[in-house]
Amino acid sequence: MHDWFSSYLSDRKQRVVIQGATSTWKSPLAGVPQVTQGNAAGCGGNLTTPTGGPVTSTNYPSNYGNNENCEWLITVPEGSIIRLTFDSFNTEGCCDFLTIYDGASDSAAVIQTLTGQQSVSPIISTSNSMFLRFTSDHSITRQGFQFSYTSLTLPQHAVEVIVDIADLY
Ligand SMILES: [Ca+2]
Repeated sequence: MHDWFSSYLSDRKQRVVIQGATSTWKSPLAGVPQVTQGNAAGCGGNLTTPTGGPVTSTNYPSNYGNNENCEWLITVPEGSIIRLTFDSFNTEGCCDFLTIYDGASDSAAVIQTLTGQQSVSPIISTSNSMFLRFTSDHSITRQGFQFSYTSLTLPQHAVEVIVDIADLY
């Protein structure tokens, strides 16, 4: 399996050759599916629909709690990848973290660790699963976060196309 995403992840501005895509493949921004299923504002969950959200931290838009350890596992159909988009992100900058892993568990590579108040660019997995863990410490809470996700399906046929990575964002 050609690991084309590793080169793309190393420099999101470069142009890469995507193996396995066809000329019919379009930028996800051209046809982002509507979010069809939400997940209750709670501490983690198992998300298995092709698109999902909004998913929120506990009590959102009120503050999350102290000493939380919430885990979300997103699994979309095999052959698809996941694009995560954040509507908002606000946690205690020193101490409350959301870590996003590029796979089904925390043994996968970390894509990004989020903390503080920030606007988060879309986050894309290299496979059909993504694992998220939020942890808060013993004091001081914020509003938390809200995100949604879509799955992007790459066609099976082995035709090379050039995709401008900027189109993914
Ligand atoms: Ca805290």
